[in-house]
Amino acid sequence: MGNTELIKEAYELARKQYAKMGVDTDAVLKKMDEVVISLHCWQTDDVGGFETPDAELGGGGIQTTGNYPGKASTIEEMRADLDKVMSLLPGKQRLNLHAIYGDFGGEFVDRDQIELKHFQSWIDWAKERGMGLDFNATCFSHPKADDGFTLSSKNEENRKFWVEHVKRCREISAEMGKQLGTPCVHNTWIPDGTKDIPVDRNGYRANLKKSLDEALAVKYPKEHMKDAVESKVFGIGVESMTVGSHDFYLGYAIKNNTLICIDSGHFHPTEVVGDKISSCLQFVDELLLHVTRPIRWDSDHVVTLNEDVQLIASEIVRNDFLPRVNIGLDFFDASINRVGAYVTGTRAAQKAFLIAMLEPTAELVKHEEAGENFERLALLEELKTMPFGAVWDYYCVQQGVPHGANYIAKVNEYEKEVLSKR
Ligand code: RNT
Ligand code: ZN
Repeated sequence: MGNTELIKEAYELARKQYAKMGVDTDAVLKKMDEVVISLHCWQTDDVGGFETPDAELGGGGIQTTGNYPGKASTIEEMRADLDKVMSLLPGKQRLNLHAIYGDFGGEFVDRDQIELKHFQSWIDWAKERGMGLDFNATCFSHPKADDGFTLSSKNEENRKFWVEHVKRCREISAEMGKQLGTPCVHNTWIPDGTKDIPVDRNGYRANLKKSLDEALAVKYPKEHMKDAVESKVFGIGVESMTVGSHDFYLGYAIKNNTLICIDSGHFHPTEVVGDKISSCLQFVDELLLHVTRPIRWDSDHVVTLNEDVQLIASEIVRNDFLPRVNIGLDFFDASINRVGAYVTGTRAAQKAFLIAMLEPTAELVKHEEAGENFERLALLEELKTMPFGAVWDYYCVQQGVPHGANYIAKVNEYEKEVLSKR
């Protein structure tokens, strides 16, 4: 029996098993079309960008570790890597760009000078592929961020510089969304905070509020762009106070009707991030997710199929929140093959959504409402060993991408032919 036949046969059995639980796997596979993941371009080059030939991630409390060969260092290399990644993923994707990834044509263009023309080739690239784009202001890796403050800076020249940067990024985002016919989510994350105990916490937060109000003053149609703000608990070298805390941004988002971005690495390690979704969505229209895998801190490890990611996906699917949640990824591992890291992490997130869709939620809720908590627990446990892998493999075959571990060889081939020659 050929591989594909085997997968079809396994799927048939799985289909029957899930049907017994009242789950229609064929319908689930159709519903997977609604899971559109925004790929963070920065996994291909360790958040370097194209501003200067040797651009590197600097400061800001985030860092990559490792120097595995094959990092993308030009726009062409990055695009080739992204195409390779997408060829190994089922479903549809979007691309999430940072402002440092403009097509600057070898010239240095400072952040307060960027324009649409620097991103037009990305828009064309995305259009050719029928994809949407998302965008981020880059408020780090810059001399004007070296003192640890950007939008909340008390240095008025610096603060104005970053306001101008965010303004321009939002304008570019709106144009991206307009040209591509799908709203571009513009996310603002800033590294601002202090290593040691500050005194004027309020002063920095008041500045941040003022800067955001200025930067977000121009309103764009939401068919073109949507604003998101991303909080954080702490960063390396920024241990005592983060200006843009969760309280700060949740308040800002609710008051100003923006999206709130939840990065799984930006909370205390014992906080359950999936639990936040149904809280935030009572008060904001939409969320942006940065799905990542924090280990002890915001380490941005490659996403794996763990309980944290599962709860995030399950909460979204159980409540039909897919239209209100923009799913982005945010990990950057420089210690292993970057393309492979990308594919493994994205497929893990996709698997979590598939598993969530294969759940007989109504039955579980019935147990819950009847106070049958043993039954709820037992059923949840049994679901963990249902043959979701057979459904996943069939989904991959259906989508014309490698199933199971077969993508490993494809990544290795690409490494041999392309990455190792860089
Ligand atoms: C940093 C934030 C932020 C960045 C990217 C590169 O802690 O998570 O989202 O990772 O913008
Ligand atoms: Zn993030």
